[in-house]
Amino acid sequence: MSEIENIAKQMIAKGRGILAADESTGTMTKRLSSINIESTSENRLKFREALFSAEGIKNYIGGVILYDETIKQKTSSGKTIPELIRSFGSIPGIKVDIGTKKLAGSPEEKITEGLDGLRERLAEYYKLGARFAKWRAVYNISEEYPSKLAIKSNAHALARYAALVQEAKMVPIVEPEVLMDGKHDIMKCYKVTDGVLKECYKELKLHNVNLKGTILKPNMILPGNKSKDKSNTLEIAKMTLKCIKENVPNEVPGIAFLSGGQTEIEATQNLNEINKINDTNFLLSFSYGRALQQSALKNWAKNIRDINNTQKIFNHRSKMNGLSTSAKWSMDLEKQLTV
Ligand code: 5MM
Repeated sequence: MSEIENIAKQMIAKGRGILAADESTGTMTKRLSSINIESTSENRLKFREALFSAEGIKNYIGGVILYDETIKQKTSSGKTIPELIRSFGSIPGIKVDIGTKKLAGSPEEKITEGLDGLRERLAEYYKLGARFAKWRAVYNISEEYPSKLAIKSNAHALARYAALVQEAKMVPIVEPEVLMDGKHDIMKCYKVTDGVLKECYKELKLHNVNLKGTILKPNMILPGNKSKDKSNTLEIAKMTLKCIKENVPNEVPGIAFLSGGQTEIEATQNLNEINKINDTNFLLSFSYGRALQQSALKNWAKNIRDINNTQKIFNHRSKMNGLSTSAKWSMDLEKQLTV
């Protein structure tokens, strides 16, 4: 097995998932302002260091996605952030897209940018300790969107990114996110995600990306957040698994779902249900941002010196999600946290 194939497996093997802590400074500022904490580089580091040095990382988090600022920061004890993550048995990774812009030709939609100079940036991130990378494309659902143009251009960019990441000896996380904003029903989400995944794998193959050394980070198949149609967990699980089976080539070792605005418990419960009915060889895991951090961040906001309880909450969320990767989560276990 090649080095990147090995890394891809390690990131989500044995009940582990990925912590998406790659909020850009703009997003992190929104998150911190909403809890009345000043978004300084020191505060961003304090919160992240609390999470990265929590026990939950050791057992349940196989990889941590970092932002450019964080991968270059040092902890209070002088270790670099990648060294800290490594010392907890997890693999450091890096977000390498530089965000979304209006898509020329269809300005209501978004194209993800960051390909210029990417080869050089990847070499630098490798030296800093990153062994995987992430690039996120976003697609909006409405009557007319996503357009063919948005689907094709984002898939093309994802494939060019993935090929460059493998050339740099790292694992690309391929993240095409169909957003849950809107009134659409679950079937519409299925159809759009189906089209998006088909185009992504067409482009990844065209660019000779070794699929065994990749991880897919897709959305689950859900009704829109303003939909009248309320799907149950089993329906979400069945539709999500069907979409994966029909579109993801068998060589892909694993899939790490994003949470996309679901509550912490919804994200855990849905993944647990997907794993209950998983009859594939794919490792089906998580790569959550908000669904791993929300409660921990709220607690930290009450008292930024209360690292202990912040870590306790994060450890619990990590454990619940870890259990959901083997369908062993339950609401009773969920309630066992006391802070
Ligand atoms: C953690 O947030 C990531 C970065 O967002 P911005 O570039 O907008 O600041 C984001 O890509 C995240 O990794 C994915 O959306 C998954 O996070 P959720 O919260 O949806 O699980």
